[in-house]
Amino acid sequence: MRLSEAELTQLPGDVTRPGYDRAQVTVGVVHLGIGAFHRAHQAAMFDDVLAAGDLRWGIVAASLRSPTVREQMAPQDGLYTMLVRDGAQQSARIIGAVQKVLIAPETTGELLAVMASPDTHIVTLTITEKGYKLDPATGALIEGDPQLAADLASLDKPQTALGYIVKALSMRRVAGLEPFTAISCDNLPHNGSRLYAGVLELATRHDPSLAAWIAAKGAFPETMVDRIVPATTPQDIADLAQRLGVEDRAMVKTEPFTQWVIEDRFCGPRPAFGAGVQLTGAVAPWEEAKLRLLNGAHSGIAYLGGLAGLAHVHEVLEKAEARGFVEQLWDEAQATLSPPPELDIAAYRKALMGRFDNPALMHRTHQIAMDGSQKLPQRLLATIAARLQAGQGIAALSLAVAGWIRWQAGVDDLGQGFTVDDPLAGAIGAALADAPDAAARIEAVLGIEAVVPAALRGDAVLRKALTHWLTVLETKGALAALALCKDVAW
Ligand code: CS2
Repeated sequence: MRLSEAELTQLPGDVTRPGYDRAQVTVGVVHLGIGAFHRAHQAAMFDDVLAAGDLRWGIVAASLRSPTVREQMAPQDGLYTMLVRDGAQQSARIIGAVQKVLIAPETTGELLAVMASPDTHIVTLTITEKGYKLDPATGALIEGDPQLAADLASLDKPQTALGYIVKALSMRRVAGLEPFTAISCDNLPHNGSRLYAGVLELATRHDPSLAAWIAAKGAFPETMVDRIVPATTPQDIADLAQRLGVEDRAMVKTEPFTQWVIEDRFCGPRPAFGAGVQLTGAVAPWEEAKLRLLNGAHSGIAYLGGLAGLAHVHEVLEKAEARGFVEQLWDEAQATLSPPPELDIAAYRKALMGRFDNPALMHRTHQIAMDGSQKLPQRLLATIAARLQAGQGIAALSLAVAGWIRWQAGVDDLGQGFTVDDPLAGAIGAALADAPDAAARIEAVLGIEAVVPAALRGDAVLRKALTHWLTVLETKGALAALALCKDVAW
């Protein structure tokens, strides 16, 4: 038996159910890229709005490719459990905000129609860094990408999120409607501006007057999104079935912490958001602190812990050398930030370590290690550039980057092989293939323009630091490198 509307009344009493009549909800939000993160983050926040009585903010969520999420959610009437785990504590809440799941390639017309509907005021996106089809280092459109090339040629059947947005905005314009507010919820630097630039460029290629209309009337607020949402495992689903008495294949597991900082720049109506959402004039300082502290440390933990053969984040942090390395990386990153007055960095770091330590999340190092080429520029390389420019040391930051380079070999320190899951894995592998030693490998990687910003490509300090660490990683392993980091002065 699956979770569904009909089963809601049968659930155990301690499970929180949607506190509103789902039949009365109308769709005000379209979400592109429905994965676990959306379900545990924005969807829960729109669910709060519905529960507070404003029923205009139901969600139609689309998967741009795979039909998996529909198979998980459609038989469950769009319902799923958000399981919040904190050590031995856990609480279960059924989220009812998602009204329908569409698979973009199969239901292109329906998806565009709902995006162009007068009731839709917000389009949110979690399509991962690579989904924007923008060069990670420069933010320029990757015109060679086959799906983007198709959308540049014709928007009759869009292939990319940018294509859907441009096409739907053009339909709204023709219908005499205002644009929707498009909100990127991915960990990209200046995510709103990047989305805007991509949309505007694509619109310009098709119809400069459409681009002018979008520029004049549209809104693409910057956001900072934060919640750790590890991938659900079959064991999680089996355990929850024991607890609920029904099976929920769309469940998500997450931590208590949740935060969404949104630039207060909407071009149409927006809901009165509840707890966890902050509207602000300037997102950049929040975003930079989060990307450089949380995500920067996460990537370092993922590569170095993963190379040491450790499966989960909290297990990596049980090693004193890894904890020391994270603190050192934070010391380095912290000096590059201009945090907003409300953000107490010392308290933030302490809380962050506690979040990483949460043993109930079982957050896999290999999950975070994915798509490193798309993540490194904003998480580690920008921080390194800022420190080098200020004449400051980069011991821990450069070790994290060297960990990513070592990762490309596809084998950990225990000799276990793995697949490097990254859209640029082929290109990076080819660049590394003929490099005879660590110095040559560093040279090859520093030449990858899509990832390494121009300012760092010829930097002698960085080259030396990376060569040192890659040599240590290749000869002594990740745990030894982590232990050595504290003694390095550069
Ligand atoms: C993680 C993020 O997978 C990753 O790359 O660093 O998903 C991280 O868990 C979130 O950004 C936390 O807000």
